[in-house]
Amino acid sequence: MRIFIAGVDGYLGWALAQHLTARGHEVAGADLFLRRKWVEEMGSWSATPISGIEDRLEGFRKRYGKDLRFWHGDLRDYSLVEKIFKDFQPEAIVHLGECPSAPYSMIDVHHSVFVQTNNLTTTFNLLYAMHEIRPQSHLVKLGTMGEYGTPDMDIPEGFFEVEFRGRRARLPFPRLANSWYHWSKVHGSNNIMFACKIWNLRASDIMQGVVFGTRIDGMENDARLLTRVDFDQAFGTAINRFCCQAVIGHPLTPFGKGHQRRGFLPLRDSVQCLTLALENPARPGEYRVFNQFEEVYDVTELALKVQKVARNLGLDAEVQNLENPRSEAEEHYYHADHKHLFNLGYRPAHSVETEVDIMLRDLLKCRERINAKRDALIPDIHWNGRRAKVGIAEQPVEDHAIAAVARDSETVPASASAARSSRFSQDRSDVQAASKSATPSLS
Ligand code: USQ
Repeated sequence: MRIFIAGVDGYLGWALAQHLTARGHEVAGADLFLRRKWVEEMGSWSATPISGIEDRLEGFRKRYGKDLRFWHGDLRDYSLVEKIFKDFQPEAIVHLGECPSAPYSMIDVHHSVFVQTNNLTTTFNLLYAMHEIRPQSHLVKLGTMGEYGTPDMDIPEGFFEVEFRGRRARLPFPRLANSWYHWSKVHGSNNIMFACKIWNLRASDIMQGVVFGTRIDGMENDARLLTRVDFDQAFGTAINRFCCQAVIGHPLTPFGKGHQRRGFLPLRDSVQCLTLALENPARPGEYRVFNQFEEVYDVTELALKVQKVARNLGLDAEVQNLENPRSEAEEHYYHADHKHLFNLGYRPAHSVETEVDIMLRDLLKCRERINAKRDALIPDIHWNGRRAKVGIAEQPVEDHAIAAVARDSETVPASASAARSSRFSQDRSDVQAASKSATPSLS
């Protein structure tokens, strides 16, 4: 298939381009390198040293024996999108060309407006180009599990049957997103659903969970093929941040009570699932929704898993809850269906522990780069618009978390109280230093 990837220079895009090419597809992509700029704006950089696009494309050619056609440009500009569609005539489009960060979208009015207009405009332009130039093509759009929020009931895959005043209907499941970014994804989903209805387009809307991982197979032999791995507060996702923290001896940082539950999946499974959606396209006029994650975990449970694997590698990583800069439920019900991709043949490659082990080994080689930007690990973007480094959460890691360590770890201290005191007598210097500089009341 001829597959066009919007946002091919990003974390998922660069990995997906390689995976699809290795499977024999013809891949092209576009990017404006905004992700590189946003991360720089956050005072950070990728933990893995990523190459510029010219070097990337050369490494790609050498590895796969083919060119990746690339357009450097802004997909908010319809004339560019039109040109790409006319030149490349894609059979499928993967839309990763959006700003993917909840904290970034909460900074101020300019960032909120940017995230919403950027994300909605790129989606619109792709929909119009499909309608006008490639009406038979298939859109695989990256949505997010965060569109649903954390309702106190089971989450279906996009739609549910509901009965109201004696009548039944199949309707979109309500969305309760929790950031301007996540709402931009909801609005994008609604627009795609409508475009499929009026223009008979085909689309798969992927409600993806939180992705983690440093690589997919085949990247390790050429530095130009590495994908980026962010660890700053806005573009670093939870497990990636925990692993980067672990390799430099920084405390792992669940926010607040640390019992936020989310669906997670490794990068290698994310590209596997996107490929399944591409190779099993939606029908004309069909708008289908896949919930794309492997397992649901609580954030503290994950921090403890990272801690355990890190200890096996001789790394001493403590867990230290931080004040939560977000307004979000910290203890809640979470149960979401995710059958569609398994029905198409999705098989998780590894356990979380195995993937974390691979990540830690990769990231150990990037220690100096992470250390150089360690200040970016402590968040300062609050959901109420305040900008101040967070301090240590008053509430300690709770007993149930300690019990989980006791179940899982051979190195667990003799009693829960010993575990608690050892965890909290640890070196808190990073968090204290950060909070001292910004919030004197915490020092
Ligand atoms: N969290 C911590 N400590 C950290 C970082 C995060 O406790 O150091 C918590 C957050 O408060 C949140 C959860 O972990 O409750 C997930 O946060 P995240 O930053 O890993 O992920 P999120 O902001 O939800 O966004 C990420 C991607 C986004 C994607 C989304 C999928 O950046 O593009 O849409 O995951 S989902 O979370 O399912 O909506």
